[in-house]
Amino acid sequence: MSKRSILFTLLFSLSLSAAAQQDEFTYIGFSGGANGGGSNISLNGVAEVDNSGILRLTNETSRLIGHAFYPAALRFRNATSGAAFSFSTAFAFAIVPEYPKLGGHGLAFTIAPTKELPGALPSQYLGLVNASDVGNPTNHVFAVEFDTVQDFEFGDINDNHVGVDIYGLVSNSSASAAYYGGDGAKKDLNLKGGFTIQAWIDYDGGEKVLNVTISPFSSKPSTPLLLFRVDLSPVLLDDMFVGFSASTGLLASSHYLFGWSFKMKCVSRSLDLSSLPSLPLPKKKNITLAIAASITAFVLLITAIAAAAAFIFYKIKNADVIEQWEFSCGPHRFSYEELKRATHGFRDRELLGLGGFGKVYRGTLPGSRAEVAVKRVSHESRQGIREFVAEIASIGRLRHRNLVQLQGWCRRRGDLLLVYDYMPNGSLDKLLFCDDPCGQPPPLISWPQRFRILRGVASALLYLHEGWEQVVIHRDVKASNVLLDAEFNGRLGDFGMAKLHDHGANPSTTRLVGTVGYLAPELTRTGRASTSSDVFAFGALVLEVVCGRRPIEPKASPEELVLLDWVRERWSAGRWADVVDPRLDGEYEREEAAVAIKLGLWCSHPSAAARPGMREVVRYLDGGDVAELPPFPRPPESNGGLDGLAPFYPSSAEKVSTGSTSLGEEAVGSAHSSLSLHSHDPMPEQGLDHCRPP
Ligand SMILES: Nc1ncnc2c1ncn2[C@@H]1O[C@H](COP(=O)(O)OP(=O)(O)OP(=O)(O)O)[C@@H](O)[C@H]1O
Ligand SMILES: *[C@@H]1O[C@H](CO)[C@@H](O)[C@H](O)[C@H]1NC(C)=O
Ligand SMILES: *[C@@H]1O[C@H](CO)[C@@H](O)[C@H](O)[C@H]1NC(C)=O
Ligand SMILES: *[C@@H]1O[C@H](CO)[C@@H](O)[C@H](O)[C@H]1NC(C)=O
Ligand SMILES: *[C@@H]1O[C@H](CO)[C@@H](O)[C@H](O)[C@H]1NC(C)=O
Ligand SMILES: *[C@@H]1O[C@H](CO)[C@@H](O)[C@H](O)[C@H]1NC(C)=O
Ligand SMILES: *[C@@H]1O[C@H](CO)[C@@H](O)[C@H](O)[C@H]1NC(C)=O
Ligand SMILES: CC(=O)N[C@H]1CO[C@H](CO)[C@@H](O)[C@@H]1O
Ligand SMILES: [Mg+2]
Repeated sequence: MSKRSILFTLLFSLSLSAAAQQDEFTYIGFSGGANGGGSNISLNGVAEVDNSGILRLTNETSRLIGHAFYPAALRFRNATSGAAFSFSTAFAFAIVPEYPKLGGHGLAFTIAPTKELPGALPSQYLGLVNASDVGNPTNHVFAVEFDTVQDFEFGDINDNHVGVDIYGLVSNSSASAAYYGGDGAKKDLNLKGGFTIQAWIDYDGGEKVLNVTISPFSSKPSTPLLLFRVDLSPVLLDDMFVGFSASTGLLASSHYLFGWSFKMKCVSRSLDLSSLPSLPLPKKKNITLAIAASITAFVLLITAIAAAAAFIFYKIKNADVIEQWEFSCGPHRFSYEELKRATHGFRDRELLGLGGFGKVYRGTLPGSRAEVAVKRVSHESRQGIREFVAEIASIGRLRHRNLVQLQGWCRRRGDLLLVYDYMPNGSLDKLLFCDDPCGQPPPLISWPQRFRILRGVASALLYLHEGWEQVVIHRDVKASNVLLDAEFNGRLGDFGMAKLHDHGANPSTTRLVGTVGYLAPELTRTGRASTSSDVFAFGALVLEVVCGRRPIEPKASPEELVLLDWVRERWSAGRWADVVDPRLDGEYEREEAAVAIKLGLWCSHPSAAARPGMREVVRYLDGGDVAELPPFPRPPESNGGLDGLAPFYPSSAEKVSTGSTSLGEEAVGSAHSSLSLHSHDPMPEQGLDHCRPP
């Protein structure tokens, strides 16, 4: 054997003996292992170490036992003399009971022959011994208990005490939990307060004195809580395990350990509580405080949820609905907020008018300061959203100087908002007719203005019918849909009824829409809208503008009731000048008026085939001669449903809408039940006379 190997063997055996004689260790938290000692701690029962290094002996479940022991046995006695060595320990613990005032049961520093303490019971036995073993000297169990339940069976002094237990749970010495402050005054300490308590247990083998000290602080009070004169030599065996035991009973507490230092034969270090892991649970010092806090938290939570729900509801309510067709070219989408701001929250002062589909508001766009008219169409509208989808799809890409330009739209859950150019001079009906008998009569529109408006509308209608790759049927040509811009140009608005038809395809529809007085006879029979039904409505509009009268005037004399019949009769009698608006006071171009009247009658021909196309209409209006117009059409034998319909309507401006494809005479006869009507123009209370100049 070489010198070197002898030295190596010597060192090895020395280190081995040093390990065997290990008598000092410190746990700062229990996950990192003990300094200079075993790298772990032996757990038994429900004891466990959490991620933060806190050792929990029990949780708040009843009848549990938890054990935690230093893994290796320690030499507690001089094997030769049999005298117990001095030892010293310090540890930090906390007891968090299920119910703040009721602990259950407690924890004990333990020196025992085994790490498992087999047969031990929970509850008042603290997981140390069983009922038949209490007081049995052969169990060699030494413990310092921190008891939070008063057991009369064991003669406990109260439910918050520290006791020295030899062979069992009847304390040989005990004291109510307290500590001595720096000034020497004794202060009570609540063991089950949930806060960290440090305990020191010092045994002087020579003096045979056991001191137990507790404190909520890091530094050790100079005066121990318990000074118990005891010789542990007969109690302990040579080699013993040291650790902790805790239990719960019907009442339960969580028992925690945060750090532990132990030293044989010397005084152990005190623990710096601030360097130890802290309790994961909030301190339950005061149940009222806890309840108040919970109630506050609950109220805050409910408020937060309500606020969030309201916010989400608001967002959903105001959410712009986007659909595929909205991405096609043309006008752009507006945000609801933008339009709301533009119209000052859709306030009544900005209301321009009320139509068959909803209200129209005036607005100023926040960015461009441009004035717009916002038509707000609600879902309650009988026509529903389909017409508006069609309107957008068509008008979006149509541009003509005599069309009211659509700038954009916005969809919200309940509404569709259409943004049009603002027409400062309003709609033609407001200028032609006197709707408000008490108000100021509208300013007179001169003949040149009227004729220019008619030419503008005609060119717009021609553009719709022929100027695009698809035929666009307006379906609702009437005075209220002719708007006047700042230059007093007539502009056709409201494509709500418009429907697209491919060129050549047979235009068919399942819905009859329009306004009574403008409906072509074949439209009321078949429900089919066509370019000629638009021409019929344009004819009615021409006569309206020339005569300054609604197509059907209920307050007029029976022969003047239906404008078309009256004008036709007067034209046949050669007295067409009678029908020209008397407010013009004879100031009109006779040639132009004659062309307009004849053209109006032609357009309003009962037979669709006999009516001119819009191209012809535009040509005649652009400087046509009355003589060039075809011979005056014969009055029809059968009035195509319109005349029969008229007496049922108090106002000429009733909108008709029905889902039926064909409307027979009988159906028209019982118009009130089969046609859905809604009045959207104030009914003229007075006849024409009121508006006539005195
Ligand atoms: N772009 C606009 N600029 C200025 N005023 C407008 C504009 N659009 C509509 N208005 C006004 O709002 C009123 C209501 O229009 P709306 O189109 O809703 O009803 P209507 O034309 O009478 O009937 P319909 O529902 O058949 O179109 C119009 O009479 C007009 O005075
Ligand atoms: C307590 O620990 C036991 C055993 O680990 C477990 O079954 C029980 O669910 C735990 N109870 C609580 C409240 O954590
Ligand atoms: C044990 O006791 C004997 C006799 O009293 C003594 O000689 C010896 O040094 C002691 N051993 C220790 C480790 O204290
Ligand atoms: C009590 O504990 C001792 C030792 O731990 C064991 O021998 C005994 O059987 C136990 N008694 C009961 C009733 O469990
Ligand atoms: C401590 O109490 C146990 C039983 O309760 C008894 O057997 C023992 O003698 C006592 N020891 C001292 C030192 O009082
Ligand atoms: C126990 O406490 C007394 C009184 O403070 C003290 O004199 C003695 O040294 C202490 N003993 C130990 C081992 O700490
Ligand atoms: C039309 O509107 C413009 C701009 O608001 C205005 O200047 C003009 O006087 C109006 N014309 C009539 C006839 O009201
Ligand atoms: C996992 C681990 O380190 N276990 C050790 C715990 O301590 C005992 C005694 O010191 C060792 O035997 C184990 O190996
Ligand atoms: Mg309109």
